[in-house]
Amino acid sequence: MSEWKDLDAHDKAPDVVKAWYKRWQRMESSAFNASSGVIDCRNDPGESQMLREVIESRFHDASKILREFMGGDIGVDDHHTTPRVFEVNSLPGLLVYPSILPEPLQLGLLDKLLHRDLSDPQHQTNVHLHYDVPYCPPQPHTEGHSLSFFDPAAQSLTIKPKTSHGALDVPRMLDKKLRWMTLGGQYDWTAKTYPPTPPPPFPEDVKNLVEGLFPMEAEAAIVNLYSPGDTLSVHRDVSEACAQPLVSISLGCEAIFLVALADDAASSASDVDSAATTSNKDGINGPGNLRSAVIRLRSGDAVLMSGSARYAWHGVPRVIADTCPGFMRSWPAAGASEGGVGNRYEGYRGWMAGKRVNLNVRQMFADIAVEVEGQ
Ligand SMILES: O=C(O)CCC(=O)C(=O)O
Repeated sequence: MSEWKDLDAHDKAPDVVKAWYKRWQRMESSAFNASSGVIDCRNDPGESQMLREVIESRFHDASKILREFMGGDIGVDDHHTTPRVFEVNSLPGLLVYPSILPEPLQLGLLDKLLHRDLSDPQHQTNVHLHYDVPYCPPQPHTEGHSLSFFDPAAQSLTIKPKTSHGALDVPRMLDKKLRWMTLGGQYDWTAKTYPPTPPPPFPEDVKNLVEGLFPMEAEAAIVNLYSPGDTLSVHRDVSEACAQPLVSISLGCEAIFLVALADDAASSASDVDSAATTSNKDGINGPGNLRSAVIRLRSGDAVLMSGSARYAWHGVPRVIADTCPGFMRSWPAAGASEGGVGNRYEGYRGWMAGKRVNLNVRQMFADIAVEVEGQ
């Protein structure tokens, strides 16, 4: 058992965890679709042996928070007024909130993240590492922020390489290159630290939404963008100076999300062999010395990592093609603010049909310490 403060962001995952992740990455779709070891909240989560329902007292009326985010009534039903919350039995502290975000709010969140926040020069992206990214000035309809990169007027912007990287234009940046954007604390992926300089303010409406629904303060976020075929290798988020929960919200295509705590003994070579061969239940849940969970995340779901699960190894071995829900497939041509801007984004109609966007929110400072088991 170690203190969370001792965990090093540069540590590599134990081999047993990596072997387990690789198995999921290589698995045929038919195998994971048929697996009874995958937590899939489309099936009644109350019936799952892998979850237990928990009562979340802050949800006496979540609809107020949802309405505030959208700036008006969005016809919130009972499910969204009192969302259900489930804890994963194998990893206490790992909570799943199936479909916590109603459909209009998911579109509204995409609008804010990818039109407004992406066009804010204070927010770094992976593209900024290698290119000088230009911005179009604000327009009357953009409420003070720069013009969206999806706008026709932004298509002719010249993105200049800083080093020997090849030429890049806006459509290619949006379709292929853009993998992450940071909000609030601008995480430095190379140093695996947050810079000491004051961060740009965390977008207030997104902050209010996250803090209203989840027990944490939204101080930094990584917005991950995936296409089918993209993965996120197994890692631990241990750069924050506190042990408060981390919240992960999924939009668009579905994904397989793996979470594991490895007992010390699990890193031995014989256990690596067993990770590749062990057949517990349907043979894909990893060896016995991994406490693990495999979750199929759908658009509108949230996951909260707290307690010892806050520092669990986790990754995304697969984004599943053709699973973006129908109401979102046309985005940005049909966003929440469609009425206001007409078909301005028609050129990108269907962009979201081939994407998954993950909003991963962390608290950076101050709170109580926890001990981390099985590291
Ligand atoms: O995309 C996801 O669901 C997980 C992202 C993640 O683990 C991270 O940003 O650290």
